[in-house]
Amino acid sequence: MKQWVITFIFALTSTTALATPRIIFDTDFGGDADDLGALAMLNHMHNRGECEFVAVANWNNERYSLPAIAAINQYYGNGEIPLGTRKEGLWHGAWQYNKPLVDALGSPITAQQTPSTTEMYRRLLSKADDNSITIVTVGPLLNILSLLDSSADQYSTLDGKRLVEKKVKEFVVMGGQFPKGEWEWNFNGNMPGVTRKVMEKLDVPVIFSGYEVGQAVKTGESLNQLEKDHPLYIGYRHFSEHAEWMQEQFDGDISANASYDQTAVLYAVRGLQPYWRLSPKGIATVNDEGGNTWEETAEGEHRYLILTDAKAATHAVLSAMLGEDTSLNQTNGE
Ligand SMILES: [Ca+2]
Repeated sequence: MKQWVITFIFALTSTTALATPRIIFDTDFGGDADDLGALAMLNHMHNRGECEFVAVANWNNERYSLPAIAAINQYYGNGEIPLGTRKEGLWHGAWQYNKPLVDALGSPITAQQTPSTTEMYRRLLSKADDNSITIVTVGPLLNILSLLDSSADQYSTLDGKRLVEKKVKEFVVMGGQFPKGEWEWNFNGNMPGVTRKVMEKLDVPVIFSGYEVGQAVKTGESLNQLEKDHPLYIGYRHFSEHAEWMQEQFDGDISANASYDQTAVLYAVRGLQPYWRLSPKGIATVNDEGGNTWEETAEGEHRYLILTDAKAATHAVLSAMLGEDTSLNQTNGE
């Protein structure tokens, strides 16, 4: 009997372990506050055992972007999570919320001390079980293109494309507009052709969370109730005051903001929920300017999220950002 119980517990544990999403988060942290919200979500979900937060790949070469990511992970007790970053041509943008976070929290690392995203991806993917990793991209896709174009090295005899096909189970990509869009930042990224090439090379299932999903899920105003030294308060308030596209509506408090990146994380960790469903299979074709079209076909490996209940999704995002602390007053449409 005892043996049976032990076997049963072992089987249960194994099944649970297999089902836990293993997430690499690829972000353009520092521009829009939704990356900060998404990073907070991932830390909470990791700490609760809902996912394994494997690593962060950072697209933003703003000088304080990588240090701010490290500071946030450290704040949530996850300072050991591997990081990779773009670090050529470091620059400083005072309007970004990175430096205020670093000033408030301190940071254990600089961009120069951090491996490139390609090195980090190759090292971690080579050690991962086959078909085990979910890559969530919430910024432009240059890191993914660099990975796909990478050659065999000390970590793996496989080139980047084959390494991704072997180890990555699914991509969840925040970007584009579905079923059809003219231009979207992550698909354009001031890097014409990058997303087109990624979609042409990538032979792994992709779920898109388009502009229209995050645009309908507004979070931010409830964060005004946080303590002034909370990283979400610091980052969102700085963003509301200083980001060019937010300044006009700034009245001294954190403004409502679209939750593009958080929707991608929420789907990647929790999958289908009552507030969204998946499109049929198809192929998203992206042009050099970052516009996209959609062709429905059973042969395709792409699907996109269709939001069915924005209010419920908003509540879920906000709760996840705050670590399921739903005690805050959720007024103002949040
Ligand atoms: Ca982003």
